[in-house]
Amino acid sequence: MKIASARLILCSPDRNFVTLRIETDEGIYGLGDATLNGRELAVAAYLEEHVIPCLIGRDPFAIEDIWQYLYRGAYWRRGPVTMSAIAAVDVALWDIKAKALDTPLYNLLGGKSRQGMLVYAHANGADIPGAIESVKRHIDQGYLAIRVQSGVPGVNASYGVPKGGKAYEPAERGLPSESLWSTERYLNFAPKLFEAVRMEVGEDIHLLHDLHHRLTPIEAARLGKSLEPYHLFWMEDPTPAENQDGFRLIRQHTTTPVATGEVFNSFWDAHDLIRNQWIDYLRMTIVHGGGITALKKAADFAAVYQVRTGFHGATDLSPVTMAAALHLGIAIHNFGIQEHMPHTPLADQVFPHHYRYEGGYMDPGDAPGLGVSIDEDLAGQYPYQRAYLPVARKLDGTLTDW
Ligand code: KDG
Ligand code: MG
Repeated sequence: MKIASARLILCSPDRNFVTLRIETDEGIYGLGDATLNGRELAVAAYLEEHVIPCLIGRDPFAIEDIWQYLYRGAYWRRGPVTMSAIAAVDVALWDIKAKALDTPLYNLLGGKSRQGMLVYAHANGADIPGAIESVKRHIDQGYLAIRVQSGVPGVNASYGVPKGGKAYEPAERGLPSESLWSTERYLNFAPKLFEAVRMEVGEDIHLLHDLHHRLTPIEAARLGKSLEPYHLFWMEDPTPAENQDGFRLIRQHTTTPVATGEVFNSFWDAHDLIRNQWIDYLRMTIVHGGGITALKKAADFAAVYQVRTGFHGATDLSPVTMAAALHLGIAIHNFGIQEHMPHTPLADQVFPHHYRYEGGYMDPGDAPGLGVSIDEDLAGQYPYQRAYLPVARKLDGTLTDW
């Protein structure tokens, strides 16, 4: 079998997605997600101009060799654009191989290690009562693990609390919007939020919280300590992780479990965090981290240190990435939890898929390959539109992490 052609499908069914479709001379095709929220066309150009010409005529079964060819062969390594492009090729090739062998992809990754995969939902509210109401709605839908975010008094817009009653903030059309941030107000407020939620929902539901890279290590240590009575499943992205050593300080002060990695694009971003056991969950995503080939290696390395996975699963990753995460997650031994933000009905229609949610768990389904296709006619009705994630400033105007 040979790769005969490859092309990109750009669409915006409620948000932008970049999808790579690789065709073989035997009529089997594979899909890969190449979406990098707010920087989509950079990855599209990287693939179109520099990667696709190198794929034609290659054996699609030679996944490791093609991965190395695109990684080492470019000379310029890593970075979200490069690694998302490599991931798109990698996932499409795994899809092709599993379809050619007529088996669900997880069987090529070791087979099922569990029957279902624990997932967490997103609950949010403008204030504590709103957040509690949202948590209860998700409990009614059967979720056993729930991320809780709330508006902070005196802060005009909080991460994870979308405007206009939407389920999540998409990247917005036009130039980036700006929101204000106060660490002091947040640190005083967050323990009150979790105290109130625990009082209402009891001890059994897993609660998670995303700090979205906004604190310094010592601030994160204070937060982790103050949340200990409410035994969170994890606090996510407590501090920016470029300086991996920062996590040592957090670890010295608190037993609240730590998750990070959704912005990582290479195993090396996580290397020190894992081998020093400064984190408990690796949040890397298939699409930005270099694909299934790269994430399988990162997960196996993490397993040695009892670090579990919690793959990123926000809606800016397409259903192709969600399926890839589920196939990998169900196969590896150190799966921890999977983020589940349902896509909109329109996005689900554009990407028909076999994975399913039921009673707090998901599974990838048993269709050959990834079990995801794309309705190109429908996708064509929703063309790409430039959109940006917001930026954040401190109350004095200093730009900070969103
Ligand atoms: O594109 C950015 C989003 O993927 C990110 O803000 C979502 O933090 C996120 C999460 O935990 O899902
Ligand atoms: Mg996050």
